[in-house]
Amino acid sequence: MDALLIVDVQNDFLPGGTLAVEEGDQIIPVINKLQEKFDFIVATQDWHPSVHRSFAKNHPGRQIGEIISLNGDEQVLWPVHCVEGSEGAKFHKDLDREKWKKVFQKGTNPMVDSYSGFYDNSRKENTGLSDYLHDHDITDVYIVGLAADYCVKFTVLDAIREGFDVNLVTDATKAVNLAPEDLENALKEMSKAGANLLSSDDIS
Ligand code: VGL
Ligand code: ZN
Repeated sequence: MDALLIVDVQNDFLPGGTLAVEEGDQIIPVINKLQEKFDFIVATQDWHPSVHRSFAKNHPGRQIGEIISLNGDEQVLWPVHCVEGSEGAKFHKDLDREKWKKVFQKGTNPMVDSYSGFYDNSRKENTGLSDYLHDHDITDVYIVGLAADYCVKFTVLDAIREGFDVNLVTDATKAVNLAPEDLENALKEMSKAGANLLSSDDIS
């Protein structure tokens, strides 16, 4: 059975937000149209405490975009974004939510970042998403949302590892592109790992 997985379509990742993805709002109508074709829809929500260690502000003297070591892993320092309960953490008002079965929050532990909707970046804790999908006999996942080079990419790679057939809908995602080639590299990495890249028009 198929599921649509909507990653982090939240105000802070959209134009006007603190970690805005350029043209991120353009995917909202594409995702809404796609939702008509699915019965099983779930979403992820980036949801950080204000003291989160991925925020540059919580490392005095460090700048946004710098890379530090956090728990032995490389960590990009981000602007404050998606703080729990804030306006920026809310889903965009135009995103249809009527059919969503469940929302999986991630990044709630202040000590570790969590790009994937399945596991935190240290792979110690999981959100319950994999069990939830398997328990509902989901075999094929179609992944959309923000951002293509971070949370979408890590969610795609984990979904493959968790044994799903994974499709990335390329016209329903946009990248942060800290470096201009990040989107292209992310698409290559996902494809090489076994994800099927397709357009929303190809889904019946
Ligand atoms: C994301 C950076 C930090 C994302 C979340 O949703 O892609 N990127 N937190
Ligand atoms: Zn985040």
